[in-house]
Amino acid sequence: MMQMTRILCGMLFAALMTACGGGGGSPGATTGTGGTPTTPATATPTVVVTIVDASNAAITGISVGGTYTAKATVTDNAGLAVANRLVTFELSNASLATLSPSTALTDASGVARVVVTPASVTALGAGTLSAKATVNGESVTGRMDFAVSSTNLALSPITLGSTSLASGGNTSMSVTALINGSATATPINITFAASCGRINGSGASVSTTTNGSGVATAVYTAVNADGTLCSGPVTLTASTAGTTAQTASVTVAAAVANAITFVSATPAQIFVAGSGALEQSLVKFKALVGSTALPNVSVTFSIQVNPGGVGLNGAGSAASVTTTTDSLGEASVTVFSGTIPGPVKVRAALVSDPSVFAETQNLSVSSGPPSQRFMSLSVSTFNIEGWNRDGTPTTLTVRLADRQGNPVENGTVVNFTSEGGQVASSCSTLKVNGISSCSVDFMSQNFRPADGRVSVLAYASGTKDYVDVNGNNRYDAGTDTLVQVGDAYRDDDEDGAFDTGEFLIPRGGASSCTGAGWPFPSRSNTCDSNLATTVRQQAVILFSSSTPDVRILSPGISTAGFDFTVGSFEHPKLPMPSGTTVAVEVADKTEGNAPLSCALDKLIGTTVGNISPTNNPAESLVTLHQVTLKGCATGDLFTIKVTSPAGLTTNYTDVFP
Ligand SMILES: [Ca+2]
Ligand SMILES: [Ca+2]
Ligand SMILES: [Ca+2]
Ligand SMILES: [Ca+2]
Repeated sequence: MMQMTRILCGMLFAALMTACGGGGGSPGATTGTGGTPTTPATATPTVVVTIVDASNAAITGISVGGTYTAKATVTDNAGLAVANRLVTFELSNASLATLSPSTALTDASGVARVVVTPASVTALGAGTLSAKATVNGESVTGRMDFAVSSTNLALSPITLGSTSLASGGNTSMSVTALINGSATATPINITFAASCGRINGSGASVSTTTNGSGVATAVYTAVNADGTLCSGPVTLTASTAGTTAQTASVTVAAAVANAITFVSATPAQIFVAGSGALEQSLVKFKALVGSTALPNVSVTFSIQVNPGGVGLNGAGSAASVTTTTDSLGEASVTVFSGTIPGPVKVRAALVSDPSVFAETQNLSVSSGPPSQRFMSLSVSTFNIEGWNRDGTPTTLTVRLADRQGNPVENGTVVNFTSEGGQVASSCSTLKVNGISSCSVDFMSQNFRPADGRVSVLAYASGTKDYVDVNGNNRYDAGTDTLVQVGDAYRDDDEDGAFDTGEFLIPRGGASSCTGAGWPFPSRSNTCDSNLATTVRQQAVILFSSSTPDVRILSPGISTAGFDFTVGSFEHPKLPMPSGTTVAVEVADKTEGNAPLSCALDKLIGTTVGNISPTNNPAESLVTLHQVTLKGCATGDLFTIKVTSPAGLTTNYTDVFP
């Protein structure tokens, strides 16, 4: 027995050079120091560590892809193998390698085994493997140093389901991770990327992990995240850290448009040539494949309905126009009006298939634009009960005609702005019994200007008036004479001139000209030589009070009668609201002078009507009332009763002097 152990130790010594027997200072074995041997010690307890490969050859380096076993051989102080002894393995650096498991019992030959594996494909360096066991009551540790060498990781060429795709098509793609030329079960992170389009329905680049067979797969789609289509060659890439990326190319067929849609006509209404108003409209169409806009598609525009003289990309040019769609898939053409009004229809057809087309909607050439001379703004009630009450309505109506006094086209937009209260922003004209007009609501609310006079402005695109010197019923620059008007503005303070802060519609003109206040405000020195202008009219709405300001006029109260005025309490120059009622009652308090009995003979002015202001903000708009009396004497009483439209009654009572 003793002999066999010695032979075994001798074999180990041959393999490891440093493992066996009492050769003090050997790095391969450490001798415990505690405890007292119970049998005569002829050797030192040892734990000898080795790493072997799949063919059981001892090695000092491991790498990904190999199979390695860590072995610890335990002998006691008699030099005999120790069976069934717990051995605990440890690594100096967990990022380098892993142990599975980390503990084992020795077998009959005194050997414990665990598996040691590189921690990852990128692990690189050297570390120490130690194994510890308790022998003869002592803790004995054996150690060996080992290296983790770089992994020979590579990617196979990319495998594609198809290398030739239809527009918007897709294909599977896969790559195999190889270690030392063989597929590895070790999970490897693979990044797939495409020069156009998406991977796995998400982005142009996605990361995934190889499966147990070393294969990573993804689906490539030749459509970008924004819906645009790829065409031509697309490069697909598979890569992982530390290896050369693999690329492959697919060819995506160009998309063919299969639809075209009308986008817009800006504006939809243009005016006959020579009218001086807008005579061109930009119409846009979009070419599509499915629902995706398609650039670089040839489109032909043609006029399908022409009231007379309408042109494409030039006045009077009725020939078809071919162009290509831009990066948004849009193609456009400019429509020029002719001399005859009426609806216009422009068709856009695919050159590749003229049976695929779309047409403009609601595009028309109108006879005459609104003329400044033929604009009229009216107000249903000027003096509304608006100073103390919100929501008191009035209606603003604009009537528009061209320079011949004929109605403007339906849909002509009139805009409104207001100094105070609230006004609807616009209305579109409609011909009723051949007359063109439209109306908006105005209501009292804040803001309330201090003097209760609220300016509102109505305006529309139109033309200046002109003198048709050569009598051809169209404007000829240089021959005909313009009736100049500058920029439209809203004269809030009614001083007859534009002031900073007042609403303005600038047109860029800088020629000198006289300005004006309302009803047709025009900013001075903003004129130009164009016929086009902003047609405009201003009105002033009065925010009347619910409470009256009653004043007896000279020569004063007499028992025969008297005159008085009724204004608004807070603004004594403003009238009471339209619809206010005024009454006078008397009471006979002089019974001693019978048969005289004080009675009202007549009151002139029992209601306050609709009172239209002028453009003089200093004017007094109070109402005049006249009372005549019968049989009244000093000491009798009279009462003036003023009731607002909302029902607030205020009494003014006095005794006859
Ligand atoms: Ca003319
Ligand atoms: Ca002003
Ligand atoms: Ca004002
Ligand atoms: Ca009396």
